Amino acid sequence: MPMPHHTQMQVIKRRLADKEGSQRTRELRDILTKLPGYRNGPYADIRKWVESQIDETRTRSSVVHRDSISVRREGAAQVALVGPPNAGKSSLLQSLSHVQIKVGAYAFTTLRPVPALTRINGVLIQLVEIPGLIAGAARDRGGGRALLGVLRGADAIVYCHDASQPSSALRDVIDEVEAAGIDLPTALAATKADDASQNDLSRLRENFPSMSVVAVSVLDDASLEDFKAAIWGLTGLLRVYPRTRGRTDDDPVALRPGATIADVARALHKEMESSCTGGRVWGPSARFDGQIVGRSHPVAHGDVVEIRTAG
Ligand SMILES: Nc1nc2c(ncn2[C@@H]2O[C@H](COP(=O)(O)OP(=O)(O)OP(=O)(O)O)[C@@H](O)[C@H]2O)c(=O)[nH]1
Ligand SMILES: [Mg+2]
Repeated sequence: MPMPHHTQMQVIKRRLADKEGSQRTRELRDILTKLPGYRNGPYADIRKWVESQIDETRTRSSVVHRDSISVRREGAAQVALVGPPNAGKSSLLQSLSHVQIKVGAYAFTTLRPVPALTRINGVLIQLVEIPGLIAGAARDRGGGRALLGVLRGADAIVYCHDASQPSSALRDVIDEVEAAGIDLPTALAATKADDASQNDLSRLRENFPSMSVVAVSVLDDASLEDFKAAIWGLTGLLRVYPRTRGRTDDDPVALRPGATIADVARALHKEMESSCTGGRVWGPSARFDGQIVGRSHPVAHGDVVEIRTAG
């Protein structure tokens, strides 16, 4: 006589607690062999649940057992897209760059971090999709520690959340990031906005009052521009336009906040930094047009800068 099904479920969950990867799969298989073989009713449901867990564990295992995953940094800043499975992260990445990524109507389509470069305000920014952060990630569930390691190296986080879904899935992800002690500038993208109602958006804003919320849909170009503007805001990057022989470049140089004339010189050319004696500045950081300043003069967003060199 089998035990009552709800007791059985509790026993199973207890057996699985803190088991990951192949250990979890082995345990699930063992549980399966011992379940009574009813075709219908609660026991059949338990069997289906156990089978689905085997699949999910196998999928997650391909990112488990990797202590560190690294993403080579490119561009002026690295911004991570983080969110529950199926939130639309890959779709956003694809809309903003030329990478070909799998997009799927099911969870865990993306298994490893995927980087992609996008140009915002004339500056290349690296976006990285961080997949599969699930409850327990900070304790390494689903290979979470390696994924959080990648996230820790980023400059900012955009949380992505399907606006029509309940907030709890996103809350789980945010909790894991916080549990890992990661503290970066963040914004919240309410994804699939074409499918969401005003109510959904207000609810998100209410539930996450500390983050600025940007509604975005890959089907709406204007919303993608808003999304890019939000990313730019998070990077804190300054845009400075170099001027050589009386001509101002169309392509700006992106610099971190606090950058000086010497940093502008280095961004233009490695050798230029050592020979740089200062510069001339037009724009917000100059007291008057063409002001001559020293190497350590802090530049501001929108400055036009001409580097002066010795000799
Ligand atoms: N209507 C609508 N559907 C979208 C939008 N963006 C993504 N989707 C759909 O949402 C599903 C999931 O998209 P993905 O981009 O794969 O989501 P993901 O967050 O990368 O998912 P995982 O990598 O599996 O965690 C796909 O079926 C997409 O076509 C959108 O702006 N509007
Ligand atoms: Mg994906």
